[in-house]
Amino acid sequence: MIMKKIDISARINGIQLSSCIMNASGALCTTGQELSDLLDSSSGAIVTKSCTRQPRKGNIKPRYFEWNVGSINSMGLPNLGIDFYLNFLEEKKTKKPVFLSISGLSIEEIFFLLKKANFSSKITAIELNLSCPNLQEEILGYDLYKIYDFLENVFKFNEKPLGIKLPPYFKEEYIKNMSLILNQFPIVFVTCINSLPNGIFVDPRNETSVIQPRNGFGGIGGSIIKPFALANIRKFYTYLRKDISIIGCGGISYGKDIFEHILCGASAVQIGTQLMKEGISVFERLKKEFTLFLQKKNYSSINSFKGKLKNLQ
Ligand code: RRO
Repeated sequence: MIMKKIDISARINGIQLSSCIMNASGALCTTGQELSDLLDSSSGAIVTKSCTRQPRKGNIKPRYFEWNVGSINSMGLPNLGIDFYLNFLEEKKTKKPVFLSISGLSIEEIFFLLKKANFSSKITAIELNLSCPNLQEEILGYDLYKIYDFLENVFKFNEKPLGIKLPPYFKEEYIKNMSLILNQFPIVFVTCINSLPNGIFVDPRNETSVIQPRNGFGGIGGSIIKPFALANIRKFYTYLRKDISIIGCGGISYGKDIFEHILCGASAVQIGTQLMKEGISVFERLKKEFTLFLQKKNYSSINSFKGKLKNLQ
């Protein structure tokens, strides 16, 4: 039997990825060592931990916990500051696309970070995080009134390929209205979804919550959030301009999960909780599983099934 060559490369609005699988911001991408390991891995791109103007220690520990089907975190944006990430990338020679994730505590800080990122030649694209669930500040991604003005000001100066990491939405109306706004700007991609805000995990034996900050409340990730990630991808795929790519994030543990994300409309995928659980070798395993899955399905590339989820008749 002649095996067809399976191509799992991806294009995100002109950015070429040798594999459609990359890390999610926050998962093993904060320190120089972690970023070097990601650069050396078989992921198709790297995304940095969301950075701020100044380094931050983040919330007190324990601030991350995982169980068989999920994770909860209230990290509080620990990062080494934008200058660290820009300097690190300046010194690295890599062909792999690099997404710098930024997340300011105020609109002014976001503008400062965007302007700084615009000056770096080592960044392929910016992933603007408008969906951190663990800060005192409101989640900007939920404030559709503020977002239009905000983006209008961003695109007065921004020239780098820019994507936005979105929170999960639970109403179609929100996704429709958000798409109407995003469609008016030269946005290159959206990442759907950040963790589900304000969950709590209970340890019944000790009768406690499992993370210390915010009385145990935190963002939920992992396979239990996959249906929400898929739903957001699906809806954004129907409402967004076709040249805005969707990066799927949420609940990928196996090759078949990648297939599901792409079937709903994702062009590439990010791995968060599973990368935390399994470490860097997750990319090799997922690549193998996904390739084998496509082989069995007789698909030779992503574009043959992207966005083609059928309704049950
Ligand atoms: O650092 C965090 O607490 C955090 C961030 Br910035 C984010 O975007 N998503 C998340 O689950 N945790």
